[in-house]
Amino acid sequence: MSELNNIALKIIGNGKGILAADESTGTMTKRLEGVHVKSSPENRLLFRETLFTSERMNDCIGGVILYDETIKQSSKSGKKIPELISNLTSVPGIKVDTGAKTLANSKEEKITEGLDGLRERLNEYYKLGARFTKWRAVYIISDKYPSKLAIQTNAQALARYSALVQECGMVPIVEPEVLMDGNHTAYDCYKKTTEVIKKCFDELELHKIDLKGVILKPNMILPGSSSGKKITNEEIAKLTIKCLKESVPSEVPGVAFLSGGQTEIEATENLNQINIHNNTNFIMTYSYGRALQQSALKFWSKDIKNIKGTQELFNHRANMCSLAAQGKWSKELENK
Ligand code: 5MM
Repeated sequence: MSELNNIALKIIGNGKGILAADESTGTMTKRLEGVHVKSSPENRLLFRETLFTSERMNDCIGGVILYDETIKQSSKSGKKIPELISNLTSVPGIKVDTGAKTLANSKEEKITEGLDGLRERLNEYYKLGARFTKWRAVYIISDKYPSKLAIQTNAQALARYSALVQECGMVPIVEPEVLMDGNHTAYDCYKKTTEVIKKCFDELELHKIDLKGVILKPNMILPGSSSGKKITNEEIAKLTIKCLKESVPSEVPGVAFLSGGQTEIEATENLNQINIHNNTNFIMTYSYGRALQQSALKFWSKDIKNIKGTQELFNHRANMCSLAAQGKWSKELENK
């Protein structure tokens, strides 16, 4: 087994998943101000450290994606944040893209930037303790989108990023997120997501990526959020599995979904159904930001000194997601 494959399995194996705590300062400010907390470096760290020191981190969270600010911060106990995370038997990771910018000649779409100077930044993050990385490409759906240009350019950037990350001895998370905004059907989402992921793997293969040392972070297949259309959790699961079977090479060890604006319960229930119906060899788990943090953040904002209460909510979410990653979640356990 290659070292990169070992790292990937440590992150997503054994019913564990990923905590995406890599909100850039802009996004974190929106999240904190949304619950009336001042967005200072101290408060951003306090909330994140509260999650990282929760009891269920050990059994449920195999990897934490950090942002540049957090990976360089130290905890109250004086430990560097990556050290705190690896002492908990979780793997520290880092977001390395520099954001999605307007795509020239297709101005409604985005291209993710961050390749300039990436090799040097990766070496620095490795020294700080990171063993995996994340790069997110964003795509919109409509009749004419995502365009061939957005699909091609983002896939190429994801492949160039992955090659540099593996050269540095880290596992790349490849995140092509087809947004749920819009009035498209779930079938449209299935068609477009399949096309996007296929292209990503064509490029990854061209760039000679070791696919056993890659984690895919896709969206689930859902109807557009303004379509007014509803399909069952089982239908979502079956379409999602169909899409991945048709687009992901079998060497890839696993898939860690983003929650993408689903509620905590929706993201958990859909993941559970995916695991009940999973007839592939891929591990299917979570790499959730909002769907792991929302309730905890809301509670914490009312009294930022109530660490214990905040951790209880996070522990519960992490527990429920881990059960869903094994197809063992139920409404009864959720409401217990
Ligand atoms: C945590 O949010 C990440 C994006 O942050 P920026 O937009 O500030 O760069 C995001 O990539 C996240 O890791 C994934 O989208 C998963 O988060 P959700 O909330 O969709 O599960």
